[in-house]
Amino acid sequence: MGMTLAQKIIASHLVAGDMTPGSEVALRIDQTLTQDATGTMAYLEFETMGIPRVKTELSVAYVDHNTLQCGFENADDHRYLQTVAAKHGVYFSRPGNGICHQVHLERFGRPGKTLIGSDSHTPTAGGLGMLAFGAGGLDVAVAMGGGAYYITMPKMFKVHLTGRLRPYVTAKDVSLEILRILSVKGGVGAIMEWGGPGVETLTVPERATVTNMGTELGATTSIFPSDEVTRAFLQAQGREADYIPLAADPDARYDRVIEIDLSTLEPLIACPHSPDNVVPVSSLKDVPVDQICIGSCTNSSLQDMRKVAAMLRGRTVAPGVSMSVSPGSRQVLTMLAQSGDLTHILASGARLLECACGPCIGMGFAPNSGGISLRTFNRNFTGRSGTRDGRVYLVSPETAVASALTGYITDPTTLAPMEPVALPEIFHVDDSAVLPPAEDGDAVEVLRGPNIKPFPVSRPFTEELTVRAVLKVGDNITTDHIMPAGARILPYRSNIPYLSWFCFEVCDPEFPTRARAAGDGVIIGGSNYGQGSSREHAALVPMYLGIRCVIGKSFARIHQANLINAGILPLTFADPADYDLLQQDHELLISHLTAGMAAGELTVADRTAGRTFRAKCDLSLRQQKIILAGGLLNYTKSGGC
Ligand code: MIC
Ligand code: SF4
Repeated sequence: MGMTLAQKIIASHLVAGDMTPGSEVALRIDQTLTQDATGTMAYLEFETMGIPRVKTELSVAYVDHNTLQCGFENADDHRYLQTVAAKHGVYFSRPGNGICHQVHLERFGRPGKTLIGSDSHTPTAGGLGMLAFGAGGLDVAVAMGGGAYYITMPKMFKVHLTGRLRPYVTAKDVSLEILRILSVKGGVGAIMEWGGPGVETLTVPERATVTNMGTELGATTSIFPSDEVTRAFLQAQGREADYIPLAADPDARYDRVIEIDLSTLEPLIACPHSPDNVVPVSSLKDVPVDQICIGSCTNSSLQDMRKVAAMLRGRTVAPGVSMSVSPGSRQVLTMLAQSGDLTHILASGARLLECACGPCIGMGFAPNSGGISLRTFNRNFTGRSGTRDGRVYLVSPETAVASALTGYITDPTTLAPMEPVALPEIFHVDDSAVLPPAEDGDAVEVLRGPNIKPFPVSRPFTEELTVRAVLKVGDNITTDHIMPAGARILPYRSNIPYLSWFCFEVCDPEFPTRARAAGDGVIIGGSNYGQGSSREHAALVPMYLGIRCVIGKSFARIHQANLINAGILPLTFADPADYDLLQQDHELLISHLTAGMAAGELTVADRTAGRTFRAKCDLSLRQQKIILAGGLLNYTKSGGC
């Protein structure tokens, strides 16, 4: 039987395990990336492993999230990252050089290779035919040290594309359409493979928009074939030698096939506060807009920015609208300047922001109170913009500009036709802002600021665990709920004790105090608990606050892995009805841990309610050992691998 494209790359990187869906496989990792907000923790973890030089083919440390320097903290962290990278063999992409996923696509991604990154949108590189996963910092540290990356072998979903997008309908609308069809849980446990004749009509940056937002489906990753379009992109970047053709076998079998005819799509919009809350843009006309943001790792390529410039040319942004444009990389910004497109953007009244994540992670440009913000980004979770009552909608750059010009949510297909935007055959290549590692790592001193605090280490488990339910939450809790980001808190990503005071701030500001007082605690979650970002802080901080277990209806993939790595036991309700009976403050006793984990089911006594219920524990043998040891670091130190 033929193989899917993802299966082929998995097979060629398989270190252990068998490729039956649901069983654990270990993969050899060719490349890693980190960004600054998760990177400080990843390199602190890497340092504790005592490995002098990374063992990957390529590792890159980007600085793109925490670029506002309101105090010494971020600047110190940048300096730490620069020196620790130089010492251990990691390339360092300087602040201002661009968003990790955009720069990696342009300069480093390679078809057929594996990549893990400490950022959930690492699958963006799947637009180049790379098998790329978002992961927690500790998993990235292990991969830098030459260790394998463990995943549950996913199912294979295919999205079969036919037709061609109509003018003003974009790859972003394709992403929103698949979210409309599948929801934020629909890709859990699956790799999304994009194929069919419609694929060749999409450029690499357009494919990367689609693989980027595959993260919002909960998918393990997303991937496109590597074809002549890929070759042209790599050639334009001066990297044709990195090209290899790759595709699924014609008789590959998929667990599910979804058909999308590109020519039937229309502009779509995701309404507050979830990326799958999708409706046609045309259904929302007359809604006034306060703010427009263009950029992020989803929509900041040269192609996106050129279209934005073409639509803005000779026009100005409506008086009631505040608009920002953040090009994804220094390459994009330089080329916009060289072609004169930047002039049209500036003349429109838009505010040009740094080539960084910026407003996407609440690093500045928060909307006004109750403001309506249209963003070309990938997430619109409550509070993420930095304004708690802000209402964020996700759109394509075309819809964003159309709405900026009118001041109302506007379907761009109602505008006059736009001239097609041509891309240059050769891109401007200047890698001077990517610093190579030092030849002699021993000669480099790693510089640490006072904001870097040691990370917490969890305790091993005994056979009995008594825990108090310190919080009960509903479905689709994101890591932005658990450990918020934003300009106020992000500078403390390497200071877990300080960060802990903000844990679950969006849901319940009293949580940190209550968790501290409770001693050993448990969180009761709904379904898809921990969706969104890869930040391991959403596990490390609760662990620091005494959380030993989370019992939910289901978990998001990366967060579940982070919980296990942090030594927090993830359990699911065998009968979801038990979720309703379990309340905050109940005291629970979990006994016979080793035997229960091995059997895949534990009995939990609810001492407060005087009843028992069953909880499932779906962990591999390796994960069971990690839990018993109290987390991956303890497990590794005790000789586990
Ligand atoms: C995000 O988009 O939420 C982030 C910020 O890029 C995160 C990483 C982080 O929390 O630092 C992600 O997606 O993994
Ligand atoms: Fe940065 Fe936003 Fe992309 Fe996360 S989603 S990497 S914050 S641009």
